[in-house]
This record gives sequence, structure tokens and C-alpha cells, in this order.
Amino acid sequence: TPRVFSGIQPSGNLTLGNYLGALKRFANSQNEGIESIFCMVDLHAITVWQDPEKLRHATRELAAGFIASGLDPQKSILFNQSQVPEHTQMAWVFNCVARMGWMKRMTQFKDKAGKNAEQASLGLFGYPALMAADILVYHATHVPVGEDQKQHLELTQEIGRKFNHDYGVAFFPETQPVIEGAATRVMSLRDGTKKMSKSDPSDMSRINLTDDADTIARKIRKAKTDPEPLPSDAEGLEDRPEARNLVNIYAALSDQSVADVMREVGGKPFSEFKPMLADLAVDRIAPISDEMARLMKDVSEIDRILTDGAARARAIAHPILQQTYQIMGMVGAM
Ligand code: AQP
Repeated sequence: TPRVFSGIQPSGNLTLGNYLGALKRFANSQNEGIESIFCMVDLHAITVWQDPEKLRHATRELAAGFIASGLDPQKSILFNQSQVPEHTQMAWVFNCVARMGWMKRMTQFKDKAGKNAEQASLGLFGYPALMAADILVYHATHVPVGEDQKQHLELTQEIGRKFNHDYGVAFFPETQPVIEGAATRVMSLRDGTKKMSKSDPSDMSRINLTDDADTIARKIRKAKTDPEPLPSDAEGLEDRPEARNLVNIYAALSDQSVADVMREVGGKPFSEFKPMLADLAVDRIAPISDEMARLMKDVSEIDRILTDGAARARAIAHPILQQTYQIMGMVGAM
């Protein structure tokens, strides 16, 4: 049976990239009646130092972001990773299954650790094993994510397969990434070759889901572009990363294909296209940020949802972890 899992780090402001690459699509599976589990991955966030007060706030605000984007906490399971200990227990098992060489190939570690890998935390290096545990401790089959998570999902498959092979079982299912839509990789507004990211030092590089209408409009007006007007069709966007990014965002926000968008806006100068994009972005994001602000007024409601979600998540994860231990020969399991 299909089961969906996905997670987001409470490591700062939610961006338009998180929304279009992940959040916006999360409600789909829930509405199709597929069991769907969504997680604030606070244990991933602490692979780089987090201010405790900010982490607390970001976790609750992320929960509000999930709900404001259409997630129904009755239908789906919504919880905080640290409250379900089976994630870290399964991660230890996977630390012993995954190979150093596999982890060393992970481009996200190289990007995040930079030149100073010796100073990165051990947790940052082991991040993908915890991510595999997040998914496989639920026997999840589908993982809606942005393009940047593709390599981690392939590693998750490799870990599951190696476990099955090493113990001669067909225990962990094949897990598929679900990467779809016009904006699977939203780029920075300042540099069309860099991913839009919560942790980018420049706030002008991203649109936050908590930005007000004026801020959104200003960021789009100032977004880097080349001097040419938009090309007449999608092919013309190929060597123009900034133009392509803005068109992709427009397509994703308006639920159209890039080809349809180009029929509408092809040939227009940015002075005309940017205000259209700003209006659309404000129109789509304002209701989400209003709902997030409303939910954040009384965090006891969010905390109650997360406590309930953790209990429901544990009810699934606990028996799967115990079966894993039993397969491995640990005494006392079950
Ligand atoms: N720019 C993006 N375009 C499309 N999808 C994106 N996602 C993130 N950025 C983009 C998707 O959002 C989900 C959650 O990501 P995450 O918070 O777990 O970690 P991340 O990918 O590392 O996101 P950030 O914003 O870059 O955070 P920091 O800077 O803290 O590392 C994932 O599904 C991801 O694909």
C-alpha cells in the first residue's frame, strides 16, 4: 500500500522554494486518501547550530506553514521528529548499513560543509542516514520533495536494498521520490544558478512565506535579470537562468505549464512581466501568511496537534523498528 512521507527543517523562514517544491504538493496525497506523514525535522536542523529560542519558534511556525498550505492534521499525520525516538534508533541501524564512500559522494554535504569539512559536525555528514530512517521507519513508498533531494532519495533506496540483501529479507520497500511541477528547483532571486534557500545570508535572494505584499513586490522588482525582454518561447529561456526562474515561478503559482505561460508573456519586457509576477505571488502567498499569523497567535493549538501527531506516528514506527531489530538478531525485541 502506498504511504507518503516528507519532512522540512525548521531552520529559518519558509521560502517560496519550500512552498512550490514541497508544501504546495503535500495536500495532494492526503486528498487522494493516501496515508500521509509530514514531519518538522528538528534533528536535521541541529546538524548546524540553532539558537534554542529560534528553533522553538521556527518549529511552530513551520507547523503553521504546513497547515496554512492545505494540510489537514486530522487526515494527515503532522509531528516533530525529536518526539518520535524511532527516527534516531533507526538512523543508528542505517549508520551501520551505509558505507563511508556513499556518504562522501553527497553533494549537499560538500555544499554545506564547504572547504572546511573537518570542522563540520558528524551529524551533518550522517544527515542522509537519518533521512533514510525518517522515510523507511514508516515503510514510506512516495516522498514528495524538490529536485535538490534526489541524491538523498537514491541513497535511501541504496540503504534499504543493502539491508534487505545483507539479511536476506524483503523488508524495506522501494521508495520513490515524487519530483514534479514547474518549480522543482526554485533559484535565488539574486543568482539564477543558486538554489533559493532559507539559510542564504541575503534576504533579497528569497521570498519568505511570512513576507508582506510590499516586500514581495519589492523583491521581485529587484530580482536580477538580463537586459533582454522575455523570449518568445520556452526554448529561448535555456541560457537565461534568471528569466527561466521567474517564468517557472509564474507557471507553478498559476498552475500552468511553462509553454502556456510563454504564450501569455513571451516577448514582454521585465518591466511588464515583473509586476504581473508580483501580483500573482502576493495573491497566492498572502492568504498563507495570514493563516500562519492567525495560527501563531495561540501556539497551544499547534502544540496539541503535534503531540497528537507524534503519538500516531509512533504507533506506525515502533513496530517497524522492533521488526528491524528482530531481523538483525537483537534479543528482547517485539
Ligand atoms: N529552492 C527550492 N526549490 C524547490 N524545492 C526546494 N526545497 C528547498 N529549497 C527548494 C524543498 O523543500 C523541502 C524542505 O527542504 P529542507 O528545509 O529540509 O532543506 P533544504 O532543502 O536544505 O532547504 P533550504 O531552504 O535550503 O534550507 P537550509 O538552507 O536550512 O538548508 C525539500 O523537499 C526540498 O527539496
